[in-house]
Amino acid sequence: MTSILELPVDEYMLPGNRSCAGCGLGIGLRYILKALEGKCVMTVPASCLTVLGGMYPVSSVSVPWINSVFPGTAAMASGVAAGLKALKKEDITVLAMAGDGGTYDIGIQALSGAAERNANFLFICYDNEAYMNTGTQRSGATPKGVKTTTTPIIGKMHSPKDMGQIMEAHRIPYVATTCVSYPTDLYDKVKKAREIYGLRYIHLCVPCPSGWQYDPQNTVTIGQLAVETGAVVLYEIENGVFRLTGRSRRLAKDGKLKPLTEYLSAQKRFGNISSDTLEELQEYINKRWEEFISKDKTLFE
Ligand SMILES: Cc1ncc(C[n+]2csc(CCOP(=O)(O)OP(=O)(O)O)c2C)c(N)n1
Ligand code: SF4
Ligand SMILES: [Mg+2]
Repeated sequence: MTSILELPVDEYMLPGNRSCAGCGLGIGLRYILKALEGKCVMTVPASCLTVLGGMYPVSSVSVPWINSVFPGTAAMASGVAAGLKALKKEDITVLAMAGDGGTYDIGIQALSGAAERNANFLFICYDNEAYMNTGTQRSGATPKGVKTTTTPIIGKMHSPKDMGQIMEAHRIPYVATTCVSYPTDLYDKVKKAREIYGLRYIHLCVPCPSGWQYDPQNTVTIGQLAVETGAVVLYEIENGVFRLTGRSRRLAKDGKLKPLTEYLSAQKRFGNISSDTLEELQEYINKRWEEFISKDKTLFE
């Protein structure tokens, strides 16, 4: 694993952007672009990332970037990848990067089709667990119990989809999950994905102070709590082989998860959650954690 001191010093994010103070997205994009050494073309749908990127002629990154329609990120990436192949420039990574709304919900059709064709691009879903750019509406990624502007009274009543499993079922060469609070985990996964041909999917947990309602200075801590409580689990699936990675691997080997309440109580979006829902969420996390541990055949080798 790359250490923080070994990360390249070159920057592909320019000083200043329009995201909120403390936004996890800028942290994530910074390390993604370092791992790709800036040799990429991005396709991005309407989202907080578009806002972060800036409006022509202003840009907050030094790489080519195409804004796509909300459902079309993966279709546009397929086209760019075909164009680069025709130009014999396949050393340039096509990076499709969409929010959870642009992945789980409106973007899933184009993504599923591209995965079936094993189109040659890297898709990163940055997951802030709601439609943040339009004012925090619930998405297919929003956890049960979360209050959003469309679930304002008792919180969301449905459990989120498991996008990692959905992509795993497409049998693409690489699926991984990561979190901006662990930049070297993110960096290593993007670096590995860069070298693989075909559709690669990385799921990136991005804490959002505005929508999750916590103090902007706590973004890294909130992401760490997500992993340490098992709300987010770090893993990769390479050619069908599943491995827990980084902090999750260490927790599985010689630690134990923190109680979920430590993570939930640090954010106002879970405010006044019922004890029944809390219990249900903790049971779900425990069960899923056991499933992940038994799925990793490399853990105690
Ligand atoms: C077809 C279509 N429907 C709705 C919108 C409005 N819209 C723009 S961004 C957005 C939310 C995006 O949410 P997500 O993908 O999770 O990214 P985030 O804003 O959270 O970063 C919506 C609903 C749109 N641009 N196009
Ligand atoms: S709403 Fe959240 S994800 Fe969007 S820019 Fe603000 S902090 Fe970042
Ligand atoms: Mg979102």
